[in-house]
Formats: sequence, structure tokens, C-alpha cells
Amino acid sequence: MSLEARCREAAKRFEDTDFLRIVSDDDADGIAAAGILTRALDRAAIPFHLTLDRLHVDEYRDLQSHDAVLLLDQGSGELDELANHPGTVIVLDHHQIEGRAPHALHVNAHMEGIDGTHDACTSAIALLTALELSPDNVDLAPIAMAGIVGDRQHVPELGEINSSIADRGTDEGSLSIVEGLDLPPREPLADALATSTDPYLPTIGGRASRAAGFLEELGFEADHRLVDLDEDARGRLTSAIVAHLVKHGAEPDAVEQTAGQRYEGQVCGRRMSAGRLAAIFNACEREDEPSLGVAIAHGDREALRAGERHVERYRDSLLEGLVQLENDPPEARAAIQAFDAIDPELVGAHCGLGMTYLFDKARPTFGLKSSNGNLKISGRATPQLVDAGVDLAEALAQAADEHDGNGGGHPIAAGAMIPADQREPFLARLDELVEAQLRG
Ligand SMILES: [Mn+2]
Repeated sequence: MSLEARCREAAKRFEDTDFLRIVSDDDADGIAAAGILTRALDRAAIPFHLTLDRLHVDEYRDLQSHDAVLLLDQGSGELDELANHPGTVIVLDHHQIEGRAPHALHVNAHMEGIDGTHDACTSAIALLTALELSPDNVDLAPIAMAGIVGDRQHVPELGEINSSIADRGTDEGSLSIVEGLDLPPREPLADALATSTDPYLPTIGGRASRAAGFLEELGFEADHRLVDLDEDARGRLTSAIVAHLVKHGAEPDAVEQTAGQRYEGQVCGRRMSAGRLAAIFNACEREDEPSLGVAIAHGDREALRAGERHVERYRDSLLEGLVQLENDPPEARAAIQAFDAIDPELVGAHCGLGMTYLFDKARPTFGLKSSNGNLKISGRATPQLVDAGVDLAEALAQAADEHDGNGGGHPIAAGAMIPADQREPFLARLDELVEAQLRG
């Protein structure tokens, strides 16, 4: 059965149920998928109850008390847990498939030989299914794009299924593709530049007066807004920002994205980029209010304002740490660099954004935080370092294993946990291992 046929079958099963119990993951992709499908179900007058939560494997048994269950952005790896469900089970997901549940309807791009890690995330599948319920649901394409961006499937470019959604949205007018800076269009430029975290602008980020100086040199006023600039002026501003990022050694992919394509659509009566909406969904999750994100997908303006406040709060704490790390960079060893967490909640984000925009690109960075007698380590490399032989998952797993801890992840981003008193020998060993990886 093709992916399209499976989506059609899922829509048909929705129509055949009296009541649907939905459990969706609570990250940006899960929120977007839940938002799309609950909106589509509302429109089709199909009753449902939604919970946003990543289920623990032990919780799958509880689903048996519901006649019809829809799992979003989870379930593909736990099919064995669903095998004995007596009723209707529908799974929309893009994670690796494990186990078997023969009578469940399972919609996952991996089944069609498409790599779901890079294409056809759950919000994309959700939109395809919503379109089977009614073609009018194409107005939800901006929500699907936010899920796609949230799962970083737009990097380096959209795959086949995701592009088909972007095309459908642009053809029918709910999406437009815009080139150039993704800055808030109606904010004074100095504020927009100083509060930007992705891209983070070294020497300017977190400091509005520096941003004003940067703008003045280019012949702009600090209180000019992006919407007020003509195409020529926007082009000049974009080039200056790109040059600034390059001068400060930002990662080439990130620089390219700064000036690249983005997807815009109407959300709650406002024009918004998919990246902005994904940031709002992520902030809702961090504040333990993922249902706000679903309300936004349903057009609730109050929820949008609350979500934007969450983004601002998060952005301010993020900026504070980035400025501090700019002034007091990670400590360099032979092959690695490391810093002590400024905000324990943000160590991963500081590590990632710092590596992209701020730190020495020749050394992978590790952020360290103590918790209950343990040391937690978040590591980030660059694509160039990975090409040069760095594998953080391997280095962290081995160094942690030798020091009574454990670790793992991906070559470019990984983590570990060790007893706090092993800190120094662990870091020395990690340095050796990464150095050996770089020597080949
Ligand atoms: Mn996902």
C-alpha cells in the first residue's frame, strides 16, 4: 500500500469511529500533527479526546480501554505493545519501526522505503491525512511546515513528501516562499538583531546599542523596521549580516540559511514563518503547556500571545548565556573545548548555538552540568569536524564507559553522564579520544 493509500485509509477509519482517543508526542512536530488532525476532525464533526505526551512503554497497555486509538509521532517503535489491542489502532509516525501489530493501521514513510528521519515527519503525514478528509484542510499547510522545521527536515532541503506539501500549499495560496532574513518584520531593527538567537550575531547579540551602531554604519536607523525597507535595502542588510557571520566564523550551512528560503502562511490571522511557529511550539513544550500550541493551530489568538511570551522568556535566558560565553569562551584543550553550564536547562542549546555561531570550529564543544553527584555532558561538533573523522557518540560512550558512566547519541551531537568526581580524568581521556579521531 502506498503512503497516500494509507493516509486515505486512516481518514476512512476516522470517519468510521464514534470517538477517537488521540495521544501525540509533545514536541513541535507532535504539536503540529495534533493541531492539524484535531482541527480536521472538528471540521468533519468527529469527536475525539487529545493528550500530548510521549508515552512510556508501560503506558501502552492502558490504551486497551479505548475502542479507537490514534498515536501521533510515536508508536512505530512499540508495535508489539499495540499488537493485542482489541479495537481500532492507527499510528502516524516517522520513527524507526520495531515489532509488529498486524491489525493496526500503520502510516510511516519507512514502510515505503522513504527515510522518515529526513522526510515525511508526522505533521506532514497528518496533513496528507487531513487532505483526505477534505481538500479544504490545505489551509493547515503552514502548521505542517512548522512541524517539518521543528524536526529540522528542511535542512539541507525538503525531501519529496515534504516538498509535495510545500507545493500544494503554495499552489493553493495558504503558503508562500520568501527569501531573506527571518527577523520579526515589525520590530525596530536594532531590537530584532540584538534579540536574534538563530542566527546569533557575535558582538551584537544581547546588546541593542551595539546593534544600533552596526545599523548606523550601514546607513539605517535603529528604529527602522524590516517591513519599511525596500528590496534593495533588505538586500544590503542581508549581505551585511552574512558578512558579519562569516567574519566571526559561523558555520557555512547556518550562514546560508540566514539568507535562504523560508515558508510563510497565515496563523491566527497573522503572517508567520514556519521557523517562528516552530519556535513557539517548542517554547510551549518547554513551559509544559503543549496544548497552547494545539490551540494556536486552531486559530486561538490568546494562545498565540501566551506562546510568544514563552518564546521571549526563553530567548532572553538563551541570550544571556550566549553573551557570557562570548566574553568567557569554553576552555580549550588539545582537541576539545568545554564550559560549565550557565543555565543547567539550556546547556544543550548553548552548546549547539555556540558551536554554530561563536566557538572555535576546530574543536568539538562540551557543556558540563552537575546534578546529584553526577556530571552530565552535552557535546556538539560541526559537519566539517564529522567529515574530518569526529564521532562524539563513540568518544563519549568510550570515555564514559571507562569512568563508571555511560554515553551515546549521534556523531555530531551526543551526551554522557559520569560520577562528578571523575570529571578531570574523564575530560583528559575524552580529549585523547577526539584527538585520535582527528588524526584518523
Ligand atoms: Mn517527529
